[in-house]
Amino acid sequence: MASSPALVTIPSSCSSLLLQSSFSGSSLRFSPRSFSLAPSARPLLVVAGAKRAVVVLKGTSSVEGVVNLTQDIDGSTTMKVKISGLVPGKHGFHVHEFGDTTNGCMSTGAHFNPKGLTHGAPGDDNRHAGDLGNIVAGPDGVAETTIKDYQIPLSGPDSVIGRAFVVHELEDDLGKGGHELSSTTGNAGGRLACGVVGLTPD
Ligand SMILES: [Cu+2]
Ligand SMILES: [Zn+2]
Repeated sequence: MASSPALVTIPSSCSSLLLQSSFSGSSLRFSPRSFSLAPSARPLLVVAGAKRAVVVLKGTSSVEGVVNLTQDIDGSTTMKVKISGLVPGKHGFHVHEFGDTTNGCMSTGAHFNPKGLTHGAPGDDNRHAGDLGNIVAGPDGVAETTIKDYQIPLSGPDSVIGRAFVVHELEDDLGKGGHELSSTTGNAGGRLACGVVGLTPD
């Protein structure tokens, strides 16, 4: 007689288990619908595309400036550059590997080079990611320009957030000057000013 209440109990717990598994089945059927809603979540991509950063460049001389960076939807980064206090003419302009300024601009390391290539021009296939070429200061010592580049994103594995921008004393020869430093630094001379890439509000 004791076995018949047990028989009654077991089917009732089985039926609740069956109910649970049928609920989880229907929640699985809902998930493709939530995936099909995902394309309408495009504003999320726009938010990622509007990612912004800023660099405040300072050094031991009167050279100083600001770079405003915006990561665009196509993955490129647009930089609005304004640097003052320069000798008129061309000045090498790079992203260096480290955002470490404990020893001034010297501790920012070499050019940012995640692919292990040699120094070049921004338009070259063989270039450091950090090779942004030259900026040109006018007679007033101010260099003001907009640069668009695809190799210095603000997100992902090769992000430049936390790295440093450096403006140099001399013209960057873009790897073609024939100097022993051409293939590493473009022989761009001293580091006049630098600053770390920091996130800003969108
Ligand atoms: Cu440099
Ligand atoms: Zn370089």
